[in-house]
Amino acid sequence: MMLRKTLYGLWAGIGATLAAGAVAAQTAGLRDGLEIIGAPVPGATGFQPGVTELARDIRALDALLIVIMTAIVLFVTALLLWSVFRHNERANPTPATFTHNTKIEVTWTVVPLIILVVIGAFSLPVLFKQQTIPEADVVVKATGYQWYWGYEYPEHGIAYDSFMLTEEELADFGYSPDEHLLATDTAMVVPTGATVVVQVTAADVIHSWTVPAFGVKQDGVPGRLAELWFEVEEGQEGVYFGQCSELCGVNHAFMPITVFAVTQEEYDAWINGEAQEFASIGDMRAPGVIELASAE
Ligand SMILES: [Cu+2]
Repeated sequence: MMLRKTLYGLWAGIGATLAAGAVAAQTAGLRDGLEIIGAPVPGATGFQPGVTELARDIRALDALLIVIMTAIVLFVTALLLWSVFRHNERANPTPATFTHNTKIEVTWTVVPLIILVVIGAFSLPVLFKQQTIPEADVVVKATGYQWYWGYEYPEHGIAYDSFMLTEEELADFGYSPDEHLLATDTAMVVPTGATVVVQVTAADVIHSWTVPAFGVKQDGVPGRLAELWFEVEEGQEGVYFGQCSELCGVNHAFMPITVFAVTQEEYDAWINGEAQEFASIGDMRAPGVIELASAE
């Protein structure tokens, strides 16, 4: 067990070092021009800024639900207080003896039903929009491992892993100490104004790929390929952070997600240039992908 652990640690270390060495130079150009938009703020209680239609929909739904929930809480609290003060033994010495009231029973069945239908009318379209995967401009496959993420661009033969940076490494990659536990050595790179479809899976146990500012979260299940989609609005170029969101083992908290959203031109330059240099897997593509690529 101990030996296996050590070997694993050594192997992961070599992988991380190789990836970090190659990538520090290769994504520096992209990182420099990008401000950090999607990151948690100490003490904050609200959402991170929403930069996709899905994220905005979720925030609007949340605002609606807060109003409905607040109204219900106030109403029930008022009923309770009214009952306590109006129907205690002193105020109401002779209690009523009836056990049924058809009018009230119909009301407390129908009104919650209407409330649920209203909530459903607003929430189901949001759910369907998330789950209806549109035609992709960019496809990225995200694979969860214990404990890091791997990204592949199957149409371009690009594949690389993404490891959390240690506190000492942050500065080398253009991050401040605040980004510790969030920033990774490589990032998923996507263009803004384009439909990105992420295929989420896992290699060992269940993980979950999540970026709050995009309003997306999808479990990665070994042996299955799930999909999510988002389109980062143009003008929202920046760095976005997420976390593995399915408890996956001892280092679950140390496999963050970094996404660079860049302009289409920057993306094209990266995928055809830097990415090919540092992460090309050449012909190590699945046969289906090679056929797709050569059919283009
Ligand atoms: Cu995980």
